Amino acid sequence: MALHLLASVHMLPLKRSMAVLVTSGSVNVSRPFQCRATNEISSTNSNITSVRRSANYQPPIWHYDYIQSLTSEYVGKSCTRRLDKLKGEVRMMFDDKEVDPLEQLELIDILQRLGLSYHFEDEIRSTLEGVYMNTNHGICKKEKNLYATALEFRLLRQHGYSVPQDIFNSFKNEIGNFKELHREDTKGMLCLYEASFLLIEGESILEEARDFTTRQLKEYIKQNKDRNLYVMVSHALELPLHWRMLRLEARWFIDVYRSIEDMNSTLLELAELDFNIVQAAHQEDLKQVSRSWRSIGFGEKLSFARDRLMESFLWAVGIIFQPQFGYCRRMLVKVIALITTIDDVYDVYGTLEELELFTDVVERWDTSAMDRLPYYMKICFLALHNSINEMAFDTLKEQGFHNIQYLKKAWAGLCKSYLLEAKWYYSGYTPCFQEYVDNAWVSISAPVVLVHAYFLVTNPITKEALDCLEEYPNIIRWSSMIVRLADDLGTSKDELERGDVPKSIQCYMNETGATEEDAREYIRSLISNTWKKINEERAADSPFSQPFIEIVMNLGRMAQCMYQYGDGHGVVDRETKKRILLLFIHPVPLQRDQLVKT
Ligand code: 0FV
Ligand code: MN
Ligand code: MN
Ligand code: MN
Ligand code: MN
Repeated sequence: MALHLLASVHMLPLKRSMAVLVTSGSVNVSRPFQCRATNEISSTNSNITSVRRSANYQPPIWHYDYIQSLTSEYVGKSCTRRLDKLKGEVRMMFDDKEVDPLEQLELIDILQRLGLSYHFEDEIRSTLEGVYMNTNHGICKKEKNLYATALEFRLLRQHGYSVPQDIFNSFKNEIGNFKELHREDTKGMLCLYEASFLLIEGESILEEARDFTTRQLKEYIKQNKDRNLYVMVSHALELPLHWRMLRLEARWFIDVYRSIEDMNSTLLELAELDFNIVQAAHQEDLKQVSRSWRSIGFGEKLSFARDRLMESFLWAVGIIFQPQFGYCRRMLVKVIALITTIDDVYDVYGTLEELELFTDVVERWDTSAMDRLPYYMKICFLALHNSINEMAFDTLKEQGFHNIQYLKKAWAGLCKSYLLEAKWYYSGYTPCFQEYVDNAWVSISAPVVLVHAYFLVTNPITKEALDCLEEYPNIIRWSSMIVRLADDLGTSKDELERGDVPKSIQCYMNETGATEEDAREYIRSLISNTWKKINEERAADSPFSQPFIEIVMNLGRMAQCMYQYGDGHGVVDRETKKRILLLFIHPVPLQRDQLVKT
């Protein structure tokens, strides 16, 4: 009842005035974003006089019954038999000793792009081991071939080998610039472009290579000579391969590969079939997790908040797509959907007083502390508490390890960072850029997602990794930073309009006097730099398994995907809808069937 009343009182426009002049360092900067009165939004527990903000988020477009009705033909014995047969044929391609090393590298590249490499990890590892040994013995015959050198470099670095950037020196002229003659070699340019994104901080040859190839490829786009290359180049310029969400890339590349002249029909058929089989597994995950999300009932009880099960599923698939990780995927969906709701409690609906209470209850992780919470927060906390405890129970049962202290600590950290932003909001405070990001890499919730992910993919759990996890290792910090910055690029405009703290763009503008476009450019350059740090960390010694490191990187990739065209998590009916249809709803049409039809 009370909840109903509360929910109906909102939408009073927030009056804001007064630009305040504050000192930042030695410069006086006028702070337009500080103009906030403090106490327009307040509540008393007995009298419901609150004015709550409203985000006016769209309701979900993927209804429960629709999700439950999803079916796929790509299940069962005949499918897996065909898949196994095709996989066997690809294995034989690896065994063929006659094949030129470049062709082997190309095979690996194509398998990765088609989303098939997870089936051939051993073959890929031993092939690259061979390539690496050969290169190290100094018999690099490809000196003059930019394409081959760049491909080898990228694949080796992707798989954790240390390859010096100097191998690109031979493509530079006496004064150290990349040679003119390579300008016409678009395939080589494209390959060098993609390779250059595996750089670490300070690798100036690769940085130069990235800038040079970017310029050349932009020129190429204008000329538009070869259609296939044009498609590849414009796609690459939009986002490099290294930053892309794997499943969407696979779906895109299957279509591209189909029209490549010398494509291998076994690879194509395997890719199409595998994509559809994986899709069928994803549909089953989705149906399961949608049942459990419906029983939590947030859509009904917390109707002010985003209800984003399907979009959370897209995040989870971006983080980990392989069919055998269904449990991990389903739990991550739940975690992300819970985060989305709680974020709105803090950013949109809750009063400061309520938020302080809620944060305290989460920190205690104690149902007996719940009494002071308003009804909607009781629903919210108990659902969180029970869902997370259930996951902890699963870990205890399966692995004999009780992890609740780690999980609840991560959630408490998130809520504290949310609360700090709420306090900033209600006091009209604009932090300086550094102060903002020191909190914002936590408040984006990526650390919570990754702590959960650690327990969901790690067996055995080690003390060394736990100690490292507790302190949030650099790689988690950097990946979280990418998620935060990408989110701010995509969501802060609407957030400011609806009433929210200034985000990275605004803090930067405020501190430096930069224009919005300059600030956005700066944020993009930070994302780019942060990838360099991740590239360095992932190759360093670490107590974490490779699958976990992949997850950490995939989260950064997924954020760049989600916010590529704006707020893909909040706005459900545009790019995100198309992507969901492509990945989870529509199977890839099989080339073979098309041939039969025509
Ligand atoms: C972002 O919303 C959002 F919904 C989040 C953080 C849930 C999914 C996130 C991850 C899987 C990391 P919003 O832009 O409102 O977040 P902020 O932090 O800006 O309020
Ligand atoms: Mn928010
Ligand atoms: Mn928030
Ligand atoms: Mn408890
Ligand atoms: Mn945001």
